[in-house]
Amino acid sequence: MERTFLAIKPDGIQRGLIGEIISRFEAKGFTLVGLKFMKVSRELAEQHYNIHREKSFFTGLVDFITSGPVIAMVWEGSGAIAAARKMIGATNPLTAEPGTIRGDLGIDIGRNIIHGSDAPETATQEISLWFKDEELISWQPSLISWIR
Ligand code: FUP
Repeated sequence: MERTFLAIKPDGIQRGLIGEIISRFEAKGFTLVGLKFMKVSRELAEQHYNIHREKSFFTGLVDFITSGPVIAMVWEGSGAIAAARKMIGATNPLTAEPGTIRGDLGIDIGRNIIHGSDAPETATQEISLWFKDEELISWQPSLISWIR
C-alpha cells in the first residue's frame, strides 16, 4: 500500500476549494491517513522546495506558500502517488488537462492550488518532513472491498 503527501496551497484555501479537492480523493477511493490545517514556516517551505533553491521563482514560491494556511495531507492506496499526480494535472494550470484539479480550477503556474509528491522517494521524504509518525492513522474504511 502506497502513501503520498498532498498539500492544498494558500490559494486553494483562500478560494474555498478545500471540500472540492478532498472530495476528489475520497471519491477516487483513497484513504486519508493524516491531515492538518497549518501555517507553514519559512524553514519548512524552504526544505520542502529545496530542489528549487537555485531557481528564479524560489523566493516567490516560498513567499506564496507561507502567505496563509495550507492543508497538509497524507493519502493511502494502491498506486496513490502516480494516480494523485494524474488527478492534480500538469504544473501549469493553463495547460493542465480538463478533469484534473489544476486544469479545472486554476490559470496561474504560481497559484496552482495543490502540491502532490512526484515519486515514491519524494513521498517518503515529504511525509516525514510534514508529519510525525503519531499524526498518521492506519485504518481501513469498511466499504473498501467495494472499490479495491
Ligand atoms: P509540481 O511537481 O507540478 O508541483 O511542480 P514543480 O515541482 O516543478 O514546481 C513546484 C512549484 O514551483 C509549482 F507548484 C509552482 C512553482 N513553479 C513556478 O512558480 N514557476 C515555474 O516555472 C515552475 C514552478
